[in-house]
Amino acid sequence: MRTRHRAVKLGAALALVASAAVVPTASAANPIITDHYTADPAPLVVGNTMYIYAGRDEAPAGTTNFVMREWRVLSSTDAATWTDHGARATIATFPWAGADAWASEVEPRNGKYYWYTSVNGTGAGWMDIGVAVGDSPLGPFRDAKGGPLVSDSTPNSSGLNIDPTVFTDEDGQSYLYWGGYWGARAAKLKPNMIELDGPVVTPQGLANFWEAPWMFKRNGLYYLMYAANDTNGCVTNSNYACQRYATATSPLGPWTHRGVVLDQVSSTTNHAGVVQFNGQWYIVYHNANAPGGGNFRRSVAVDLLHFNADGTMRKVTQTTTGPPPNPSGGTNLAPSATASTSHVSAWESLAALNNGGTPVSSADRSNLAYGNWPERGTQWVEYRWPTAKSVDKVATYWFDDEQGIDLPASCEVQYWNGSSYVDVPGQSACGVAGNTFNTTTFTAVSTTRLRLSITSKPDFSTGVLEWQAFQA
Ligand code: FUB
Repeated sequence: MRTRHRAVKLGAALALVASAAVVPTASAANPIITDHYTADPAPLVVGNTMYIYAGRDEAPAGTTNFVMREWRVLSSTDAATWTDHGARATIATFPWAGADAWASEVEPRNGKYYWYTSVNGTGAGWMDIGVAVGDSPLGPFRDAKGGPLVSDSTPNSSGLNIDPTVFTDEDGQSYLYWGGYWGARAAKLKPNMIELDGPVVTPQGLANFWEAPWMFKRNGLYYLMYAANDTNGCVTNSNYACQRYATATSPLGPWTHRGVVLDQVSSTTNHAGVVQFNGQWYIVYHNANAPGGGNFRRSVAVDLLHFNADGTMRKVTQTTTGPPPNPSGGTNLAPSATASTSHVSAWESLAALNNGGTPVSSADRSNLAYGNWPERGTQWVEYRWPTAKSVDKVATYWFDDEQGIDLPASCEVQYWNGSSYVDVPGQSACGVAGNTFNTTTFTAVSTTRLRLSITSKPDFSTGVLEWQAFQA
């Protein structure tokens, strides 16, 4: 096992331990979990649930190295109360690795969940980027590649190959950003998500980049948030770090630095992720605030993130209370609507849309299923009400019969504005994940007709098990 010391803030981990018990917590405060130390959080929203993937700090009190052997998963349906699902991957998930379960991120693609990790491989060099894959946000996860995706021998790799962030654009192209020791790097990923597609590039414009990149997109603008440790507006002591961010109009930049979004935290390292959930933006980060906490005994916190009208981010207010509960739900107006569609197969049922079922999976036909086989391309389903309703959220559970009907390629929520159908304003991503409700929020519209425009994958038709529409 190779073990090298990382200047100022570093770690070397040892054996491995896994625990998979689900422990409900009832924390509506920061840090969100205090019975384990957790670090390097990466949020992911799937349907009505926010997941946080985080490493576990196991360093004994008073020691000065990271001891990190596993990656854990937390989840919440309101961003305030969290359930601990235990370790869902460990160093042993990667047979070619031996230590240092550092920062990670999960990216959904092709109906699977790819878990990109920083881990100390047993080959030449130090830290590598591995990738595990699972069929659900909670796994089980297995090594997807049989070796590192990025290592010190990858041409033009970073001086420290850690802290992967993966972003998939609307055109289906996925990008990997990563790096530490001031060396940000980026590359395209092939659709299989386990190979780089083309050369590793050095993104331009990420002023004072230190480590911990996080990429996302909002209103057509790309954001790259990252840890910096300069004393030029970031921190007064460069053992600490802040979160700076940059924006770009294309996913590989060039980037324009926009400033500091998260000030120094109480731990030396500063690692954060951003996500939209139930219409609200959140920043998830770590600090040393749990009892007995420290630089190598960190804890995950969640706070609200706000944008200005020009797309810049407001500096985060770090709280001890955490955000208020933000459950999905409200009054579902679907049961009071009349459903129609561009096409329904003779043996399927339009009534499935609003008959109030709660599917257990995308293959669950127990409460009827709507399907439009053999139609392909763009089809639609629609609700009509006799009087105008104010609507600001829909939730869709897709049907997948594992035959001619598959999860869609994309979807859009539209409304009748009195003369035509137009996209609802401010629409969040129209999710196409299987086995869950996909929530789309938007600026409230008052309308008598709401439409879900569904575009199929080539050679497949599409279907819906339940489509909910919520009163604003
Ligand atoms: O947790 C180990 C390392 O510390 C992460 O990979 C960095 O981002 C920093 O948080």
